[in-house]
Order: sequence, then C-alpha cells, then structure tokens
Amino acid sequence: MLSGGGPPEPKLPWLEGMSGHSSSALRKLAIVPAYNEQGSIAHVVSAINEHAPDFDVLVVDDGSTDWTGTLAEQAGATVIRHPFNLGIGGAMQSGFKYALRHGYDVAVQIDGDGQHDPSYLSALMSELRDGGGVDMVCGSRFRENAGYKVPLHRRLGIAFFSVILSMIVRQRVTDPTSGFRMVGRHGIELFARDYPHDYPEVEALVMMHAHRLTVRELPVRMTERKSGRSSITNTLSVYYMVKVLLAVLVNLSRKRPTIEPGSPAPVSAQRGI
Ligand SMILES: Nc1nc2c(ncn2[C@@H]2O[C@H](COP(=O)(O)OP(=O)(O)OP(=O)(O)O)[C@@H](O)[C@H]2O)c(=O)[nH]1
Ligand SMILES: [Mg+2]
Repeated sequence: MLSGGGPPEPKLPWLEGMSGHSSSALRKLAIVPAYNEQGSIAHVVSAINEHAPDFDVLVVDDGSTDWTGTLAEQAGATVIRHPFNLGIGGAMQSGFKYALRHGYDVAVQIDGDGQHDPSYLSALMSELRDGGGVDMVCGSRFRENAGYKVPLHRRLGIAFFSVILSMIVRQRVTDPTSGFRMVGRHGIELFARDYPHDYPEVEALVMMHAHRLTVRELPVRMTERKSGRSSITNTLSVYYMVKVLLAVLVNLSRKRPTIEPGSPAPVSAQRGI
C-alpha cells in the first residue's frame, strides 16, 4: 500500500503529544517510596499537595512496620502497601506500574524521607515538556550547591559513578545516584516493565541510554533526611559500589535493543536492557 497521502509521522510521537497539551492537561503522578518513614511521610505528602497540586500523590509503603501507610492515607495520598519489603527498586516499579495502568503522562520520584523539595516540580516539568524531546529530567545536587553536606564516602562513590556513567552515556552526569527524577510516558512504560532492584538509580540511567531515551539534569538543592534511617551505611556504600559496577558491566555486555529515536515503543521485549 502506498503511503504519502496521510500526515507525516511525527518524529517524536511522545513529545508531540506533550507539546500538544498544556501542562495542566497532562496527568502527573508523584511516586513516594517509603519504608518506615512515619516521622516524615505526612509532611512530604502535604508539601507535594501544597507546592504541586497538579500532581496526584502515590505513596508506596514498602512493607513498613510502623505507621507510614496510615499516616500517608490520612495526609490524603493514595497508598499501595507491599506485604513485605521489596527495596527501593521494587517500590518504584510498583509506582511505575500504577502510573502505566492509570494512564499517567508524567511520573516523578519524591523520597519519603523529605530530602526532595516538591517546589522544584514545576521546573522539572518545564524541562521535560519544553526541553525538545527529553525523556527524563534528573535533579542534580552537584550542578550547584548540594544544599547539605554529603558524607565523604558517599561523595567519592558518586564521583566514581559520574565518571563511569558519563563515559557510557557520552554526556556529563553529575549526580548519578539522585532519586529526584521525572520521566514522561516512555520512561513510565520502560520502568513499569523492568526496573533495577537494589540501588537502582545508576542502572536506570544505563537503561535509559540503552533504549535511546534522553536524559537531562537540572540543578536542585536537597536537604538532610527529616527522620528515620538511611539505607546506605559506610559498609553498605562499598557493597553498593561493587554491586552497581558489576550490574552496569553485565548490562553493557548484553544484547542491545534496536530502538531508534522516535520509535513508538521504546521497550524491548528482550530481557535486561
Ligand atoms: N531504606 C530503604 N528505603 C526504602 C526501601 N523501600 C523504599 N524506600 C524509600 O526509598 C527512599 C530512598 O531511600 P534512602 O534510604 O533515603 O536512600 P537515599 O536517599 O539514597 O539515602 P540518604 O541520602 O542517606 O537518605 C526513602 O524514601 C525510603 O523510605 C527499602 O527497602 N529500604
Ligand atoms: Mg534519602
């Protein structure tokens, strides 16, 4: 059958979809992974509602043994409860699955410990919508002042992965472990199907690259945890570096999907990236 009579295929169908809508017409979801965050979760939900009322709030209670889920519900969030702890990657994948199933156009991760300031959501949104085909916008603590003192062992790990990742994706990555990230529909589709489990942030960036999806950083300030405990202790940060490095190397040696920019389906049917 001859083609040519109809309108030309848009080069970036997802972006065309975005720019055709005003930001308010897009359906936006804030995914809040939370594990035993009863000290901060209500504040986080209220702050999102206050600073970004156009975002629906989904708290993924990752098998907490405290009042996290109940307090999130009381603060007005929709809550998914894992029957047991799956880890941050599992919590985020549940959020992306929810976003896909409910037809959201945009999803952003906001940590339940209060480190991510929701007043940045409109800036992240503008970058995603007006950035010329950007699929993910990452809030970076290191483009400008971090806003709090990042412990030395953590800084070294971040610097290490910045160098490795910048080489792999062939663009400068300053904050590869930032969880403060916003994705559009392509990112939602990809991560609903496959999201790294343990310490997922670095691997998720490699996945974006392998699927020809574009990532941009935006400077943000973050704050210290409001309460509760960090998952990354000194010993764990060494484990983190070894584990993530191995995972990245294994991923690189896998067969790549053949997805070109503008392809309507960014998600490969193959396993891995
Ligand atoms: N620790 C931990 N956090 C989880 C888990 N599942 C979901 N989360 C949430 O994931 C978010 C990020 O976890 P954090 O432990 O704060 O990791 P981080 O932000 O990289 O580390 P800090 O900068 O030290 O806070 C928090 O909102 C957690 O509540 C889990 O199994 N363990
Ligand atoms: Mg945190």
